Amino acid sequence: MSQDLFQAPDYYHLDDLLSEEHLLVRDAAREWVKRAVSPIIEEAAQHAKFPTSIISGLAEIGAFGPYIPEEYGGAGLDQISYGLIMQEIERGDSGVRSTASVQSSLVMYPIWKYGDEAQKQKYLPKLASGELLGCFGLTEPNHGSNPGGMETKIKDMGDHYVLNGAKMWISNAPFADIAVVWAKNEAGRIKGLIVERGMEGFTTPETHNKWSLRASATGELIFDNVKIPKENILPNKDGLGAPLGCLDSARYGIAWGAIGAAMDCYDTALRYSKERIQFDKPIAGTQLQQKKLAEMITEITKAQLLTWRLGVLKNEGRATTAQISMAKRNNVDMALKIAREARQVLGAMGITGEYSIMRHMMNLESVVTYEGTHDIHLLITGFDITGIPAFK
Ligand code: TGC
Ligand code: FAD
Repeated sequence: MSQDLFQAPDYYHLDDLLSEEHLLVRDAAREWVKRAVSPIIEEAAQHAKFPTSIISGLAEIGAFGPYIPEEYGGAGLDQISYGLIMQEIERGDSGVRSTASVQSSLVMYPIWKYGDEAQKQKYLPKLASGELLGCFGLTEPNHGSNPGGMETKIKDMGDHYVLNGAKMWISNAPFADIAVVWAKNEAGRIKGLIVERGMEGFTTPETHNKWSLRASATGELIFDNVKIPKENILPNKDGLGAPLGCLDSARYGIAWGAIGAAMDCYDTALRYSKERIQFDKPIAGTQLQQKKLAEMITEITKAQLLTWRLGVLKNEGRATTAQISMAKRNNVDMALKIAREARQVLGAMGITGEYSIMRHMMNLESVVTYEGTHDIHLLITGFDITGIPAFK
């Protein structure tokens, strides 16, 4: 890939709204992405290799559990810092941000919120330091948008449970040391449990041939009569609301992350358009290319404002599921459209790995699907404003 010359757009001086701590955290993440992600990410994506070298760096910049209290090894930061870290990481690559999102919001968050003290002490510090990598098993072959229909089951055997079933499309699965898994008990109630690599009957085959998120490892979780100790059940919340609560936190991070991918595409297209001469002048001097670039910075600015406000609400404990849905849906759609337009600004060069745009575009096809599809988020907004669920 060409040298990373990224310059972050801040058209409405949003930095003025950030605290000194926010700026420090953001700039540390930005610097790390330039130093440790940009030089290796294109090759990792081209070869569909999960770059394990990034794990210690993600831990160092506080990307594993940014808002988890320091007593459990987290960074103890607020929600805006969490968002800014996700923005910077996804500026590098959505797959790298996926690794951080899953570890923070889908593995550490449920252990922190629904786990007992022994589980928190046992797992959180090691997840924060990157000594352990986790994954989150909700989606199944027959149940994606409708996780409430899940078929994975646990059976109470007196002194332990037995787990049977399968999850698919699970980020980090092939490398994960532990999995937070959602399964129904005999009463049909959804419970969260921690499954550890090495437990007999537990396997994590990798999913190959993806054209998207190629630098993130995706796999299945297969449970064939896996014996689960009772102390591995998350005791403090059950029902579908438990996994959906984790999704709120991860979707919030994605809303910020998508801005990073959009910024990178815009910045690349702007620079290229000023340098590329056709018909004796830079293509940036043509009305058609200016339209693309002007619309990109407008949409990025709107997304930044939406997300900053959402961060304030989240810090106050007032952000609703529907507000988070709106931001995830809007920002990922915005980033995907910008990636497609930016790719055109680069002409043929836009399809090569010399530039990051095509990789972002392909990655965003997963981001628009996972953590609730574009259409499911529209239905969440529709339900919120009408009071009538249209899912079923
Ligand atoms: P519904 O009847 O609406 O709700 C069931 C229960 O859950 C409660 N609830 C929530 N609780 C906490 N937080 C939320 N966000 C909640 N949303 C709902 C609700 O109050 C109810 O509680 P109770 O006590 O009355 O039972 O459920 P539904 O079955 O009708 O489904 C609604 C729907 C479609 C919105 C939901 O199923 C959904 O969001 N589907 C999308 C599935 C999804 O997003 N999957 C993501 C899998 S993980 C992933 O993709 C990770 S990718 C990570 C990466 O690589 O970065
Ligand atoms: P489906 O639910 O089959 O949907 C197919 C289409 O139908 C979509 O367009 C959808 O919007 C539409 N649709 C569905 N229901 C309705 C309706 N009621 N009304 C109108 N339209 C509807 N899951 C995890 O649990 N953990 C992970 O770590 C994880 N990582 C992932 C990583 C990647 C790279 C990908 C691609 C997915 C990952 N997922 C993960 C799964 C992801 O959450 C699901 O793919 C997503 O929730 C959609 O489910 P599905 O693919 O089964 O699509």
